[in-house]
Amino acid sequence: MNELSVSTSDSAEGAAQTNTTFADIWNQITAADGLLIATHAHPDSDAVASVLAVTDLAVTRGVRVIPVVGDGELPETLTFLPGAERLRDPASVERSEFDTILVVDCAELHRMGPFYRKHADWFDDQVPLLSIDHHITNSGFGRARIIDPTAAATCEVLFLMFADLQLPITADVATCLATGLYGDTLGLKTPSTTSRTLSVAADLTEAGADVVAIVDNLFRIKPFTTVKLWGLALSRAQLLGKLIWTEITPEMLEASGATAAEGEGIVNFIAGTREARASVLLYQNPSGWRASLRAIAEDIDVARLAKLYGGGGHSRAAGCSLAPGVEARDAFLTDISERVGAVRDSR
Ligand SMILES: [Mn+2]
Repeated sequence: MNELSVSTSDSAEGAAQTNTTFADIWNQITAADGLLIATHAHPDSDAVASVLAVTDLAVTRGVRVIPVVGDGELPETLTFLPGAERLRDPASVERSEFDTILVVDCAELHRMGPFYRKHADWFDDQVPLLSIDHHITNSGFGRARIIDPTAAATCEVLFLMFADLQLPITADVATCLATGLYGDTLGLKTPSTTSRTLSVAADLTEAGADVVAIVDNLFRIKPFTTVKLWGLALSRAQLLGKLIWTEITPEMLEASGATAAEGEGIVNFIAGTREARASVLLYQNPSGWRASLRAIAEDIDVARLAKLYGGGGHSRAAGCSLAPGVEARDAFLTDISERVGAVRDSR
C-alpha cells in the first residue's frame, strides 16, 4: 500500500549519518518560533503519521506547527489518523510563518515533489533544516539529522526518541506511531521487522494505539473500485525473465473508477510470485511512468537499480521515474529483467 515501504539493516557505503542527539534535535524543535514539518510527495502511512506524531507533541509543548504532507494529498486510508485535520494546504503556507523546518521520512529533498520545487529556497538551510529518517539512501541534507537505517519506520525512530526523552505518549500519538510502523512493515511482516520493532509495537499497543482501526484502514477495508483496479492490473501481469511486472494505465483508472493510489499494494502482492526475483509496478501519467520496485530474491538490491534511473529507496523496496512512451517503459523493463537475472550486475 505504500511506496518505499521496507527498510533493512544492511549498511551501504557513503550512507548519511546521524550527526546529533535526540535531546538536541528535540530542543531545536521545541525552540522553534513556527515549525514547518514536511515529508515526501505521495505520502505513505509512515510519512503522514510521522508528521502528525511530531506535530501533536510539539503543539503540546506550545510550538506553533505548520504540518504539510508533500503535495498536500492525504490518501483516503489515512484520514482516520488522529490530528489529520491539522494538516495544512501546502499552497497556503507563507515563509513568514516559521523559523525552523523539520523534514521526516524523506530521503532526499526533491522527493517532496511540487512543494519543494515551488519553495526550494526555503530548504537551502538558511532556515535551520532538521531531518529525522530511516532510509538508507538518505542524502544527508539538513544541519541536524537523526538517520537510523536499522529502524523499520521513521515512526520507530520517533518512538525511540520520545521514549528516550521520557515524553508522554498519548493514545492518539501511539495510534500515529503504530500506523507508521504497521504501514512500513506491511503489518509487521517484512524482513525489516526486528525484535525492537515488535517491542515498540507492544509498547504502543500498551499506550492505547488503536490497532484494529490501523489494520482495517491500512490493509483490510477497501472500496469496490480498488477490487476492480487490482483485477485489471493483475490480469495484465507478465513475467519477463525473472521479473514480474504490471502497470496501471489511465484507461484502467477510468474503467475501475479508482485512483492510482488504490493500486499501491499491487507491487507487494506480485512480489509473492514464486518464479520471479523482483517485481515492478508502473504507473502511467502525463509526465511518463512512475516505477515501484520490490526485491523478491535475497540478493537483489532494488535501491541500486532505482538509482540507475535517478530514483532511490531501500534495498527491498524502491522507486524511480521514467520518460513517457512505451519505448522508455520497455527499455527499462528489459534492463531491469537482465540485471535481476544476473545478480552480479545488480550490485
Ligand atoms: Mn518510512
